[in-house]
Amino acid sequence: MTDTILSFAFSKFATGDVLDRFEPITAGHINRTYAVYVKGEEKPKYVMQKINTSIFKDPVGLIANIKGVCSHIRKKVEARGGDVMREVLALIPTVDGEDFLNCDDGCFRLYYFIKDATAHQSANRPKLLYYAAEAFGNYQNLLSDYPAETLSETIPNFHHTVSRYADFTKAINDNVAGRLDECTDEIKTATELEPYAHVIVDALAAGEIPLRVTHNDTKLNNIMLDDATDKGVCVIDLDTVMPGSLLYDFGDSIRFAACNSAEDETDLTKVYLRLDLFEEYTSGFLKGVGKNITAKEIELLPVSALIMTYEVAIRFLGDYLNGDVYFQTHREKHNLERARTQLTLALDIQKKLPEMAEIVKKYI
Ligand code: GN1
Ligand code: MG
Repeated sequence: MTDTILSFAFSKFATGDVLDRFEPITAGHINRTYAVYVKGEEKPKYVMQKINTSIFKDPVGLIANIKGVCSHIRKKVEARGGDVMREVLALIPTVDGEDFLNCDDGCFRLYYFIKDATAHQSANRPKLLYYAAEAFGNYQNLLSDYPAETLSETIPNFHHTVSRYADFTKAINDNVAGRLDECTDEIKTATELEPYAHVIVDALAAGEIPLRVTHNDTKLNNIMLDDATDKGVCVIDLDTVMPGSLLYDFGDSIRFAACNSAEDETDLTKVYLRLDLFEEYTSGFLKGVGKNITAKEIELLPVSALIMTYEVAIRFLGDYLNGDVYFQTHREKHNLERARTQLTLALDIQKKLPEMAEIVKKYI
């Protein structure tokens, strides 16, 4: 994305500020994200994002979701005297009064940058996980009275693991990028783990667990933690807030943050679930959700980590087979490496399920 395009886009938002510069934020795999610095301020003042509209095909519905959810939360933050500039995302309107910019170069949105807070890439202090978990759990509580029927499904079947497996099978059969032979071992593992794909999907379909409004992308780097206290300040990356299961949010956090390594670690001896971090997250999450969790959801917490890890593994592997058309990659074979890491983690979680269940018991 050229600076000219970014500057043009920024000029279309009603900020009253003079642009200094953009700095890319590269942690996300879908949208293009930039910290925006303005004249007279040392720290970034805004975050500008180009929405990936080949993935989010209905930007109007997407922005309406975000607006609705944020105003719901803003009211609650205000009611308890919180800091609305930090604790909830705010979309800055364009000069034409729109909630996002739709121009020849794409769809852009602008938020205020959350000050004095950080989106951590890993839990270098276990306490970070406790606080992130508490905040994600609480986030779900804040949305428990949100009218779910008003939300658009921004990506259909987003965490429908069975449907994800069907996509994966199609990628194998199509083999469009001619990479099938490189992935034989990974495909074998993925096929063996397939029965797990049904667990959450079936429980939802049978009404054994409730459909809730959930975040659906609860990586540690999708929450801003306070620089001074480490406590959760603001949940970000709201593109996939949709009806879903609490287990999606819990499981995805575990796969990303209770792991000993990065999501794309290539030294697989470093890839395993850390039970100490699992315990930290579990205790924080259960504190955050409070009574808003059922016995069946509690029972499925450990296996949800396996399922979410498995699901993203087959998504990465499927994308590799499809020629890297979905996730942004930063090196050759990146998606294959990500898939290997996630499959390794899934197998380790599978071994540790009994210990994880013991840990969950301690906090209910
Ligand atoms: C994507 O955009 P980002 O990086 O927060 C993806 C998630 C995956 C994640 C894997 C819309 O999230 O589902 O779990 O990458 N988001 C979308 O890191 O597909
Ligand atoms: Mg993100």
